[in-house]
Amino acid sequence: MTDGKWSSSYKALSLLLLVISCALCASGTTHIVGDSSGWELGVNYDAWTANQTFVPGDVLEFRYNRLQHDVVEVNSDGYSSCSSSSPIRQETDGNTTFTLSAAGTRYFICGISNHCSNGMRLQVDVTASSTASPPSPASTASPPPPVSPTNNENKAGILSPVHAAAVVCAGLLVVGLGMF
Ligand SMILES: [Cu+2]
Repeated sequence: MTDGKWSSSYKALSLLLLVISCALCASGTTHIVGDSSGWELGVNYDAWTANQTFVPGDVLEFRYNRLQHDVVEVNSDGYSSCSSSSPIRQETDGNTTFTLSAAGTRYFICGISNHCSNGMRLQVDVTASSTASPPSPASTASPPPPVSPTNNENKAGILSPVHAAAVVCAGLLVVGLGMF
C-alpha cells in the first residue's frame, strides 16, 4: 500500500480545513458602511444594504470625517423624522463600530445639519441565521427571509459567509468521510 501516507496527510489536511472553516462560521462579519465611500453625503445607503446580509454577531463600521459628520443610533421614529433628539447612542470619533448583537432592525442617521434628509440614514435588518439563535419576536419591521438549504444561489448572487462556510464544512465532511 503506497497511498497510505498520502491518504493520512490528505485526511489531516481535510480536518484542518474543517476546523478553520467552522471557526469562520462562529465569527461575525464586519460591514464597512458605504464600502469605500464610507459614511458620507451622496451615497445611496438603501442600495448598499440591499447587497448585504446582516446576522447577529456582525459589526457595522462607520468611517467618516468627524469634522463634518457624526453617527447617531436612533429608534424608528428618529429615523423616519430625521431627529437625533432622543439618541440611543451618538458618536463623533470618525470611526465608529456597532455590534449587531441580536435580530431586529437598527437605525442610524447623521445628526449634523440636514444630512439625514439628504440621504445619510441607514436602516439595517438583522436576521437570525439558520444555525444560530432562535428567531426574535421583537422583530417587527420585516419578516425574516425564508431559509432554504436547497436554494444556495439566491437571486442577487449573495452567499453569506456563514452559509458559504457551512457549505464548505459539509463538503469537507463528505470528502473526509470518504477517506476513512
Ligand atoms: Cu453628516
